[in-house]
Amino acid sequence: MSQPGDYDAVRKDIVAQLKKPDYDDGSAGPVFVRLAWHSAGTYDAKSDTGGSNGAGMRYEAEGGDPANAGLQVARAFLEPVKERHPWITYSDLWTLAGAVAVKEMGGPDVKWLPGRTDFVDDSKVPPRGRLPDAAQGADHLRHIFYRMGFNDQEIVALSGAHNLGRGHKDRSGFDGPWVNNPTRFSNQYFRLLLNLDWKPRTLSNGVKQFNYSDPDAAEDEKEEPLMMLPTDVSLLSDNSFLPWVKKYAEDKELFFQHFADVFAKLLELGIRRDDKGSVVNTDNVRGGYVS
Ligand code: DDH
Repeated sequence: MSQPGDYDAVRKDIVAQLKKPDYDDGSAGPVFVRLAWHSAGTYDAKSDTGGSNGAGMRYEAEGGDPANAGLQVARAFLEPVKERHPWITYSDLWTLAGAVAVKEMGGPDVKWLPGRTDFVDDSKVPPRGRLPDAAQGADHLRHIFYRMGFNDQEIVALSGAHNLGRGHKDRSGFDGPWVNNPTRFSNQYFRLLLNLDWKPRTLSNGVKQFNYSDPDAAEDEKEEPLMMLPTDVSLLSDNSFLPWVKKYAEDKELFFQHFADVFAKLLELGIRRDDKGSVVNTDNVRGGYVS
């Protein structure tokens, strides 16, 4: 067991959990990033509810949301870390795991601060439906991400996380990776989104996505097709999103900087701090001040 507050020790143990030879593409990194994002992405700026504070995914109301299907795997991978450092809250552990995973997979340093609480007030559990629906388009993206307080540039930068990981038929129903190397953080997602010929495809489960297969590959060398979600493809047909897709495709450094900023902002939604960085709203839930 480490000393309370020894976040470097926790970071090391998260890194040790990343390598998973028998799981997906060999790394728990992508699913850790998704866990961090879904824990924070329920935030509603107007009512100041939702967000990572409270680690509500431990309970059925939030954990059983179909949008969170598969994230129990990520939480189970992190359980040994919690056991070794019982003083850390789940809400801090899950958000930290996302930041550590981005860095370990070759991405930027994401600023992360501790202090989230695991206290849950049932009356403030965020309703389902606050996370995005991949079958929709640009209007939906704005509806969901403006609610959290993000702008168009930030929506595109956040979407670049789809450089990591894959869709799973038994989780979301979507199938396949976005890029060829889905455990390496890069701006490849934007380059492929812009440059490949994405073809609509309806899977056997009825789910509609976009696929790309190399037409020149010999039949016995065919790799798993790459995929894009309808929400990903919608970035191309929007006058405000498209320029950012192009910028990030051209300029990896810019994308890394913007992603680091926006992912840090995501992990802080609903958390209020004093000048010293200490969380001031720990006795209430998910960011809502008790009046
Ligand atoms: Fe995502 N995402 N995401 N996503 N996401 C999926 C997988 C991953 C949407 C839908 C899906 C973000 C935004 C959006 C990651 C990170 C982030 C899957 C597949 C769907 C569906 C899940 C499965 O079957 O396992 C939609 C829609 C949006 C949007 O509207 C913009 C954001 C903002 C992030 C982020 O981290 C900042 C990651 C990583 C994965 C891969 C997970 C894995 O297990 O692999």
